[in-house]
Amino acid sequence: MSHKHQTLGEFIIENQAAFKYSSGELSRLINSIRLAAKVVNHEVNKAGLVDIIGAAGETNIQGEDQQKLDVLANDKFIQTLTNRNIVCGIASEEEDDFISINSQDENNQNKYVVLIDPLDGSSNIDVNVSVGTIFSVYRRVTPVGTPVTIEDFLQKGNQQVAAGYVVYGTSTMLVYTTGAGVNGFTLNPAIGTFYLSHPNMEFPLDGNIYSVNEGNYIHFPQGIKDYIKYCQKEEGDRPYTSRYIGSLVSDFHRNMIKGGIYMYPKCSPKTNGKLRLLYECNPMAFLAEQANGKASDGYTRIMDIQPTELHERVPFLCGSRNMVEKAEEFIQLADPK
Ligand code: P6P
Repeated sequence: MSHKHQTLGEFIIENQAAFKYSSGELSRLINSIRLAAKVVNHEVNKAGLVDIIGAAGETNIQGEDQQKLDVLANDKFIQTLTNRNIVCGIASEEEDDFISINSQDENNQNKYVVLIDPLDGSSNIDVNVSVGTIFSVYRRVTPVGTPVTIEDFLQKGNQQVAAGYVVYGTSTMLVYTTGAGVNGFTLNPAIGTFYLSHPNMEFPLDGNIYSVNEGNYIHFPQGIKDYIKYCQKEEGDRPYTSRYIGSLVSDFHRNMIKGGIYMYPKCSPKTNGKLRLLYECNPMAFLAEQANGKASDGYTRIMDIQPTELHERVPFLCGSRNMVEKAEEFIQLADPK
């Protein structure tokens, strides 16, 4: 089939056979994410018109104000994945604990768990800046037909079978991998169909964009400070351009297309940065590596880190391979572990 104008549905069917666990269950899982993405996209795009902007009056486990769209996106993804009886468990940034699906039904032969950040960057909603959904998929490690346990969720990122994001931007895109490269699909809202618009996405090995919240500069580890000064120095192809819009999915997406590095370092001795390992860093790291990029905490490959709790945070560097490796050099020179 000509890939020109291939739809996401056609792409999933065509590539299902290539996926080693091609039971069709993962295809149905990606299809359910596609449906939920369309529903959330519709709500995000009309947010300015109806009363769903603004905090839902509650805070999540992160202590962050829950925006109404956060709550709606969370509910929609959980509802879609649950109703279609595809997964045995879900973990979400917006849920304190993981959710066990149909655990009473010993016929529940579902073998996948999904971890999601339903609406990342939601503080941008009220100011009309792009936001995104991030998802990560694993095969369960406990016996099929039994209720999931925390160990089904605390798997290393190198065990992921799929990962991706939806970016609700000037156009809405679904970008995902099942371990055979990264492909981007753009939604035609007029007919509600995703079309393959960015086949085989790859990070350029080098880039000249660095993305970091420099408002935290004085709190950064010395190696990060040294790397930022390297980016700003008048030398060779530098200074680089600073681009940071406060939405990981959007900064990542731009850097993957143009070349660049995204950093969310430790900002104080007692914290480990802001980004969550399980449903932000691991899925973005899987995508980065599948797109010939790199993701680490400055010392260790993100996908080799053994998680110890559902909402744990890690320092995060991600993007063009040569840029991440240069940043790691500065970090390890300033503070060899
Ligand atoms: P700060 C959004 O809350 C998020 O998780 C990422 O999408 C974004 O890159 C980062 O946090 C922004 O955090 O502290 O720079 O506002």
